[in-house]
Parts: sequence; structure tokens; C-alpha cells
Amino acid sequence: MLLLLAGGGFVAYKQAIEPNLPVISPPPSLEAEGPSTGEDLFVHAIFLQDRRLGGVSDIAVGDLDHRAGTEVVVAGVHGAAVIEDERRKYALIPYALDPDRDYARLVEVVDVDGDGECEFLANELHDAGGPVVLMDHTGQVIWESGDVPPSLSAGDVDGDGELEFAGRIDQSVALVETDGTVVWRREIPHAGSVAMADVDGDGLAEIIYFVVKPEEAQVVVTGRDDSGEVVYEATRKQHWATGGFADSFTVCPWPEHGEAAHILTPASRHLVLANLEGGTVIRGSAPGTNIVDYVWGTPVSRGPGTEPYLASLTYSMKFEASFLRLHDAEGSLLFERATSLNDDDALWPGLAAWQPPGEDHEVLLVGGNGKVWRYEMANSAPTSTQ
Ligand SMILES: [Ca+2]
Ligand SMILES: [Ca+2]
Ligand SMILES: [Ca+2]
Ligand SMILES: [Ca+2]
Repeated sequence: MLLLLAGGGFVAYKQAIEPNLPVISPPPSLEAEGPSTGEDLFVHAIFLQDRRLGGVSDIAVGDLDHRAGTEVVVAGVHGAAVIEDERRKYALIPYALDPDRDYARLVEVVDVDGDGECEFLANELHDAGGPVVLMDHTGQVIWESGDVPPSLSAGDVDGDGELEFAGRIDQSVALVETDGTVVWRREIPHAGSVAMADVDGDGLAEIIYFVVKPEEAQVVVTGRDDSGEVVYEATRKQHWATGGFADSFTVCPWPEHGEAAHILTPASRHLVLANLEGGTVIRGSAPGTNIVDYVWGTPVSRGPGTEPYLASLTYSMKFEASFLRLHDAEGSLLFERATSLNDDDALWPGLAAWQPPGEDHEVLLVGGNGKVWRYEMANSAPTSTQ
């Protein structure tokens, strides 16, 4: 509940800079007991359940521990789990963090030093005044800072194999060194979300952010390098993302377009996946979605020779709800499920595509309260043939 109260502060801030937010009515899916769309198309089952995790805010797939081979790493707000593909055994990693501050926390899986063993970055969804904390793979604190932006995005801006961080604090955009010290700060009034992405294809991440200029109906997309110099700048129409103001966004890969950064942004009643040239790749119906919502997304492969689908999770502070949606590459809504954020079965932002050993398609892993669900298309699920 505290998350929601603090989230109200975020919406108030957004309304202060964007006084003309469209009025969005509650989506019908909020009234549905289960999925409101695609109930027959996707099946789901519990992948992992452990109350000690807390709400699962990130799921990562990769070689993220000292053993050879890939793991699924699940980061909750209280602890993490490292799951080996084959045996489905896992080790629980409790964090050395104050549990009373978990209401605003989102923990992400990152390999900060590039040594093949993951670290955990505890951010805040919005600025609730707590520190950002980087923890090692055992959950012990490496550094903790209240002087850095409350929510950091990670990327390697200088090519040394270690990740730096970027974020927005007050009216500034800041680059933060691997050790948690601030490298530079630039005053950027009205900057929205800040992310790390390679905007020019040179293999190095840039710090990107959008500034909305309502008077000119424009949004300016800026990319800065490790020294803070502007290396990319583009001015788009305010409704660049066909309906979105695009100042609240997340970076999302999209396989048909190589490794180039794509932006997933909430628009009015839609979700838009766009490239940095301003082209809309997917525009999917998403009733109830507002431009101030938070969104996370990932492509999910259906197997060789098929187009992936886009999985997204949206947090609506207005409706105190989260929405899981699956769109196909044409933007058709395949599946939709809404949950109340106050409910024990609330959906959390942890989203990952994972290819089970021996299968030719990926399944979608979705975070919950002390659990992870596995979603897959009904015609590809082993359980559906019984
Ligand atoms: Ca491993
Ligand atoms: Ca590491
Ligand atoms: Ca670096
Ligand atoms: Ca670059």
C-alpha cells in the first residue's frame, strides 16, 4: 500500500509538468477474475514459489554465476534465487537490506564488473528517499548511496567491461561510476525517464533521456557519452510515438531489428514500441494505459521461422493495478490479464523470455508476490496434451 501512496506522489509530479493528461477510463480487464483476453491461447503454471523472495521485480537468464552454463536468476525485493536449468534446484540469497524500506524497492540483476557472477541493484520505483544499494551475489552490500539518482539504469559507457549507471535526480541527469560515485551531473529541467542504450551502434552505451516541450509539441531525444557530451539529439513531434509523450519509457530489444535500442512507451490506451529514428514498430491496443504508467517489456520467441511476440507489464498508479499483455508483431492483443497491486496475486515487473532445455521455443516468466509464473502458448505447452 505504501508503494501506492508514494506512487501518487509520482503522478502528481507528472501532472505538474504535463497538466493536460488525457482522461483514461478503467479498462474492462480490471473487472475480470482471470485473463480478459486470450484465456484459451496461453496457459500458465507456477515456475517457482518462495515467500522469502518478496515481490519479484526482475528475472534474468544467462551465465550469471560461477558455474558453467546458464541460470535463471530471480530478484525479489527481499531476496534472490539462482535456478539451474536442468535440476530446477535453487539457492535462496537473502539481502542484507532493511525490510521496512521494501515498499518502494525494485531489485535488478546486473553483472556490474563483468566477471560472470551477478550483482543485485536495489533501486526505487520513484524517489521515496531511500538509498540505492548495490549488493554482491551473496546479498551483501557493496555500496549504498543516497546521493545518486533513486533509480539507476546500467550500461558500459566506456568499454572497460564494467557497468556504469545513469539516472535522473531532481532536475539533473547523472552518470554514476561502477563504485557508486557521481561522475558528472547535468542540469536538465523536465527530463523524464533516463536509460542506457547504444544509440549510435558503436558498442558503447549512451545515457538517453527525453525532454517534452509541450509549447512546441515536441519531444527532444538526447544521448550523452561517458564525458557528458551530446552525441545524439533528435527532435520529434510530441506525439512521436503515435499517441505517447514518450517521456516515460523503457529500453526493449526487438530481434527483427538487430541489437539496436528500441523504446517501449505507454501511450493513451496503447503501448508503442518505437525505434530511435521515430519509427513505430508495434502499436498495440492497451485499454486503460496512460502516459504516466510504468512499463517493462521483452520479446518472446515462438520458435524457428516464426515472429516473436511482445510481452509487457504495465503499472498503473491511477488504477492501482498491473497489466500483463502479450501482443503479436502486428500489434494485435493476444492476451491480457489485470491484477490489483493490493492483491497477493499481483503481477510484478519481473519479465523474462526463457528457452527450457530441449525445447525450440521460449516461455515467458513473470514475477509475482513470492513466486514466478511460467506462461506459454497452449499449443506448445507439454501440459496441454493431457
Ligand atoms: Ca552459470
Ligand atoms: Ca559480477
Ligand atoms: Ca564501463
Ligand atoms: Ca554508442
